[in-house]
Amino acid sequence: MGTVSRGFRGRRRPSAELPPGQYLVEDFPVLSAGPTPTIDLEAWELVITSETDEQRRWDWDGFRSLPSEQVTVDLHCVTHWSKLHTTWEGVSLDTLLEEVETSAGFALISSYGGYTTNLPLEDLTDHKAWIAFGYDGQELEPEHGGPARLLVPHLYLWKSAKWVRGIQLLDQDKPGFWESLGYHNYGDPWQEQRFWGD
Ligand SMILES: Nc1nc2c(c(=O)[nH]1)N[C@H]1C(S)=C(S)[C@@H](COP(=O)(O)O)O[C@H]1N2
Ligand SMILES: [Mo]
Repeated sequence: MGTVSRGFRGRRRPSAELPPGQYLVEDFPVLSAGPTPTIDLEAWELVITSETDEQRRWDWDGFRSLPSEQVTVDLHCVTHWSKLHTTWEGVSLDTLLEEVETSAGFALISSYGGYTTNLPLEDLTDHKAWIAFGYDGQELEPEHGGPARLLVPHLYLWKSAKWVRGIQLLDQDKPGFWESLGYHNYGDPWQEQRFWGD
């Protein structure tokens, strides 16, 4: 083999990091189905509603006083871009759900602005999901979901609802916005579950 320089790209990453049909991006694309909502932190709230209609509510100060974690994860969008090794700060859903009595199997996430998305509750637990308020050492920018968004990196990024406001725990699954429009109900990037029937 010759000594053709590929230029400096850092260590070459194993393609094992990239799910099928995905390409790498270095920037951070913004994908929103509507305008970025204006959210006043004084009025912000996060509400978890159980299947028996019990509610647990946090205002911004209460939420921010919970223990948070820094996580470095890969993001995979159904529109084929992936961004690797992104660093976030957030509160684990395990921490939030500790305060809620539930035996529900499903969750429907809702956002300021009206977006919704659904997933099995077990995909929110065991250190798989966070309510993130920091990105790359800074406050999470509004266009990326600030003040706080759901982060569920093991599923396609449409499950990571920006501007999260509510988590409704349900005994029966209920499709969210994209899921009702033909996107896959579960959305595992490693199985390429992009659309209904994949
Ligand atoms: N509230 C809300 N959350 C959302 C969306 C949206 O339109 N509204 N788009 C989803 C989609 S399709 C993607 S790919 C990611 C994009 O996140 P980003 O804009 O930070 O890249 O947000 C997800 N969360
Ligand atoms: Mo997306």
